[in-house]
Amino acid sequence: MRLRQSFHFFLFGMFVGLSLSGLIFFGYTSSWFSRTDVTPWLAPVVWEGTFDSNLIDSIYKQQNITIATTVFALGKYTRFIKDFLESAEEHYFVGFRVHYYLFTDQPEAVPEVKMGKNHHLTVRSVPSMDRWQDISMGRMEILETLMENELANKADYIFCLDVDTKFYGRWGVETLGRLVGVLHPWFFNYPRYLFTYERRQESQAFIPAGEGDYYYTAAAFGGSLADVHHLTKTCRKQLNIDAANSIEAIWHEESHLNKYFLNKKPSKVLSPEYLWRDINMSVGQVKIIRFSHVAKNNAEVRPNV
Ligand code: UD2
Repeated sequence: MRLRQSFHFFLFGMFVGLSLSGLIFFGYTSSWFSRTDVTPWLAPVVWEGTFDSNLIDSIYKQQNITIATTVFALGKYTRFIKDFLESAEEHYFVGFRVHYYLFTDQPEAVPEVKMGKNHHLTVRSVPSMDRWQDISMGRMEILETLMENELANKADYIFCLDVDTKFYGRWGVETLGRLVGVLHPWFFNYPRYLFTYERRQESQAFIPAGEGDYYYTAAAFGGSLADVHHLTKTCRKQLNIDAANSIEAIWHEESHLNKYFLNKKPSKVLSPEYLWRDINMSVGQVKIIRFSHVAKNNAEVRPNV
């Protein structure tokens, strides 16, 4: 009898303990799952339902703007170009002037893709590289030079995108702004202490614990030419300082981009609708997947591990 009573006490204690820790856990984490439509510095966060596509298109139609768009495909990443461009031509700034700049070490491997009205493609040759990390980080300097030397009077806005991606839905003028960051699909509903910022003080990308607003992806960022030029120039300088000090930030230029956005807040933030991952199942608040990383076997496509 006594044994059974103590067992019941034990079960009751377990129940109370678990309920309390559940409540504490839920209170602590509930903010992870809520959708934010505006940042604490009052920049809009663009989700389905926050804009009227017809209205916003009609406003921008009066402005005769050009959107430069850069993408890199070196080594085996040329296999992603076709899907990237074909899907972009279905969904990306349809009806607006777009100029793609595609950087590759194999111009002959660029497939023929029919461009829509007012959409143009320029292919640029760049040297091959042995490390994928160098390819990824090296983009900042190439973009800086492109904007400095060529784009000044040729484009109003620019977006810099990863190539191992595909468009599935509209990406239009709702994304335009002075400085535009995109929430990383892995971290948008995680608390700040889980963000994979660079934590070593020796790196220029260092962000101390307790600081940082969001974790942004480097797979897509953009804005006005002047603002993105400043971004790429700053990141390129910080990358060079790190290289001179023999340190490479944990997530390469993405760590530097996050440091940049900590100091210079984006004027517009795009929700993970604008950079999802094909391998993710859909998540409650992500109603539309517009642009997504395709599944890839890193060991197979990258030049090094
Ligand atoms: C993350 C970022 C990516 C970059 C990288 C740096 C996301 C969703 N993506 O992706 O933007 O910051 O981390 O660590 O956060 N590339 C080539 N050839 C190569 C290797 C890379 O052309 O052999 C180019 C290509 O445009 C590719 C980009 O570099 O899209 C980034 O490389 P990744 O996609 O392999 O990097 P990943 O998936 O780790």
